[in-house]
Amino acid sequence: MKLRSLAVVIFRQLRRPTRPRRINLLLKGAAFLLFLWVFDLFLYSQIHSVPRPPKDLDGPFSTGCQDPKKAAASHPRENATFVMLARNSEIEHARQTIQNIEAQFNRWFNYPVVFLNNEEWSPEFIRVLNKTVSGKAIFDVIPQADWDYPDWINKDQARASIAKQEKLGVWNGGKESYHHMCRFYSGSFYNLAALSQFKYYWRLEPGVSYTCAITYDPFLAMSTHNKTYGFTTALWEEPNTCPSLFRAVDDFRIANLIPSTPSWNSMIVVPTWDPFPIRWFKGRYLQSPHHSSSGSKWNLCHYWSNFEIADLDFFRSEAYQSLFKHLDRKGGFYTERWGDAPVHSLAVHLLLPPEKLHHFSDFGYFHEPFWQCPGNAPGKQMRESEVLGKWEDGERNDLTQETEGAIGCRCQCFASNPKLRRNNRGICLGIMQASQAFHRPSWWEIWRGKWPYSINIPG
Ligand SMILES: Nc1nc2c(ncn2[C@@H]2O[C@H](COP(=O)(O)OP(=O)(O)OP(=O)(O)O)[C@@H](O)[C@H]2O)c(=O)[nH]1
Ligand SMILES: [Mg+2]
Repeated sequence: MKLRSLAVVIFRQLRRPTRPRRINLLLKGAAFLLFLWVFDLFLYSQIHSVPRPPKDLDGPFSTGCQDPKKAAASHPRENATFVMLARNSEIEHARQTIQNIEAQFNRWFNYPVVFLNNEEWSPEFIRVLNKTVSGKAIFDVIPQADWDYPDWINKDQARASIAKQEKLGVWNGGKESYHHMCRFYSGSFYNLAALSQFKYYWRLEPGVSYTCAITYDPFLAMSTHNKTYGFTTALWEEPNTCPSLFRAVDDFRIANLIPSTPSWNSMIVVPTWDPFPIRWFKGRYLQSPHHSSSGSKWNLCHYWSNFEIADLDFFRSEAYQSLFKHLDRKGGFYTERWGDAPVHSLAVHLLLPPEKLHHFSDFGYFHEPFWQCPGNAPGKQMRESEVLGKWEDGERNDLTQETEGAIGCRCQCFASNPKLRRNNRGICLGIMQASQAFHRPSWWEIWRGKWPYSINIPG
């Protein structure tokens, strides 16, 4: 009742023709607040902007086919290996992956494969996979300490939290081993004795497939182009797997005085409509999911780490390891279900300049349920090659059409539409490449759904 009468009094005061100054004052106040809001949004957008570099900082390593034997003979192997984490029960899928990568690439380059397991390998797995790999196969068992809860975590609480995640339907959140796997791939795989001799690694998984021939050495290309981290696919993370991950990473950034670079900014939602006090309140007090303590919000984009070609020295660096230790102490690998994919992605965008990242847009790659697959480069399919296999007109209907601007070598894509390069919209790919991209779509193209930046996504 009191409130109502107060409202009536204010309304009457405002309407009194004898008091126009009050209205003026109110209007001025509102205009001032509006100005502050717009100014704050403008400032926020400027601080978090991703400026256009003077030129494209990344591009395909190769277009069409080369003679892989010549490529292999022209250079010694890099200090590099494939890595596959698998269970004994995944023997058939593991064999398929290896058979596929051998056929598409490794039969010419003979890189070793390190198989990792948290249990002893079955003799059958060793026998079958040994036969499938053309290079050396190494079967390693992960030390127990690297596949377990850290000492300082309360195991009962962690298990209760995992059970709760199961109930809440968090993707893979109810599987204890999955949490160990994510922590292992985030924090310790690069320190394994079996990998200590290698600089580069290429991550494989049971059941993935490569759908184009890879006729050059990607490890060598990473080295000659001075690249650190290579990816194929970028997607949104499942929001309920990692509500506090971004805050934890950003807290680390601030504590270590790491400036927010264009690469980092590309992980942040811009523009925001929340004015500063609301952002601050959400970040600091409400601890809203995916917000930093200062209220900026992660766009949830990350590279899909089931494919990675990367420089292990990056993960072994002081900076990455202290980031991992900081995250590990927060407990989110168990209290939530932080994945190694967003951990790696936030880390590379925090710690690396944009030119160190590479999109393997020339690779056809399939991991259930998503794929990317380039079209075939016109006139560059080496139809006469004995090494790759000759063919006559009309013989290879299984190959994807050669299309203008396409870069693939003998790709076999699944899409009915030959122009489709992936079965997801590539929005995160575009967003995460922004700091590398001089060529960008206009606002009109974005509005019409053409998100991806034009570098690396030809055709
Ligand atoms: N040895 C071992 N490997 C595991 C275990 N859990 C997962 N992995 C491996 O870790 C990698 C990722 O696991 P996946 O189950 O494929 O997880 P994902 O790719 O994130 O998710 P989906 O494939 O969509 O289920 C694969 O190489 C698995 O073989 C485990 O308990 N033991
Ligand atoms: Mg998988």
